Amino acid sequence: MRTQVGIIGAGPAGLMLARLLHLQGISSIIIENRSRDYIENRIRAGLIEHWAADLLVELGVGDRLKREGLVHWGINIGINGELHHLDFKALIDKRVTIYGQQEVVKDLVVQRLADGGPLLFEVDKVSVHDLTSQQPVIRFEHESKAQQIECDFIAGCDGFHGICRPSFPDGKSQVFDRDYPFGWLGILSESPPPDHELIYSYTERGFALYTMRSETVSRLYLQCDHDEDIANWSDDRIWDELHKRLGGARKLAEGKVLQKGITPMRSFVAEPMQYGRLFLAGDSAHIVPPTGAKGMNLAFADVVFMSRALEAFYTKNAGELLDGYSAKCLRRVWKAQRFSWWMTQIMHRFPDETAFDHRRQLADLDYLTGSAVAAKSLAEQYVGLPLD
Ligand code: RFL
Ligand code: PHB
Repeated sequence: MRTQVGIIGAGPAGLMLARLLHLQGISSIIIENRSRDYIENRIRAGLIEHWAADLLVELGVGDRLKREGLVHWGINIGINGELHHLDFKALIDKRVTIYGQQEVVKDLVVQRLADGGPLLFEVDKVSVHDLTSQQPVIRFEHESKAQQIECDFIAGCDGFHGICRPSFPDGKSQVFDRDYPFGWLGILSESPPPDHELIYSYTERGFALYTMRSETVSRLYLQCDHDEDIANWSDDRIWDELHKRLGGARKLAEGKVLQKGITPMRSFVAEPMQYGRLFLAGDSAHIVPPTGAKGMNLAFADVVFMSRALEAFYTKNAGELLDGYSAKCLRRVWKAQRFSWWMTQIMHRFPDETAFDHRRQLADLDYLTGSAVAAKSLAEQYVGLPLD
């Protein structure tokens, strides 16, 4: 097979990149190691930044998002049961949209197939070769047959556990990371959310987040130990803790638990995001803790920058944007890293915190909810910094 851009991974990054390239007349092939059913039902992110929702509409994949997405002009910050509303409309005149990542993935898959594909599922044994040549190659197996794609560029959109980042030669990649001494236990429940907007709730018992997928389906998270065993959390125990961490500020309706799981919390950046003709985008290059809701949005920003660089290369034979791709992405990535780390450290209880840390954290929350200037800074970052 031969194409201009070989895309590894059909998550938000790979699928959005394929759509951007299609609109620019650049050919691509996507290969994905999971099934279509698997990627369309993987429950993950739910919050889309202002510019990213607009972009999905602009790219022709936003019809359902416009109909079914929940537009939010603010969030609630709970401090030991007392709720403070941050009004994004007044602070920054921007919004976020609640729309499940798997719904974005479904919409992009439908569009990809309408664009004529190709999109190969359930590939195996993927490897990348000749990265510093002008014709890098992707090898893999599909339906038990060995295949290869010859291309001009490879887009590594294969997530944190993919093969692209580990394919950088030794010494060509530097990692910056931080682990957190807790995780998030998340459930999806058939019950209305406790508020029409999100509640980020700090309590002495730990953090909880009350978000949603619709007016009748809630997505609820609890801070838990980093090595927590989900078997220790019966539905009753989860509901009991969710009630306690809401602190009586709102009524929490219980419902059938449709899904539950534990997410580890990590900050991670690999630099640079390119080697030869292999370019990384999204979780393959960086991970943020979910507190700031930045992961999927960063993946979208990366592929916008990559598609612009590829367009300049193909239409003007200009390589500067490609050369500067990593630096361009990383400026945004590090600001999102800082924001996600900051949100995480003000909202969670740390097992090793000192009395000083605790008082400082409460002062941070008090300042955030008492100062329009502090609230505006959060709002600006939460709805998504401008792309340029
Ligand atoms: P993905 O979605 O992991 O997609 C990578 C794809 O590559 C495939 N793959 C391979 N394909 C071929 N060959 C191989 N060798 C391959 N290895 C892997 C995988 O099967 C997969 O289909 O990465 P991408 O596209 O970079 O997208 C990133 C986002 O998925 C991620 O950042 C977000 O889910 C993070 N995140 C959130 N982001 C937000 O913007 N807003 C949120 O509200 C938000 N909440 C969250 C989150 C992530 C969470 N978890 C579970 C980690 C909440 C949670 C709980
Ligand atoms: C979600 O809806 O899953 C969600 C929203 C905001 C976050 C994290 C997750 O910060």
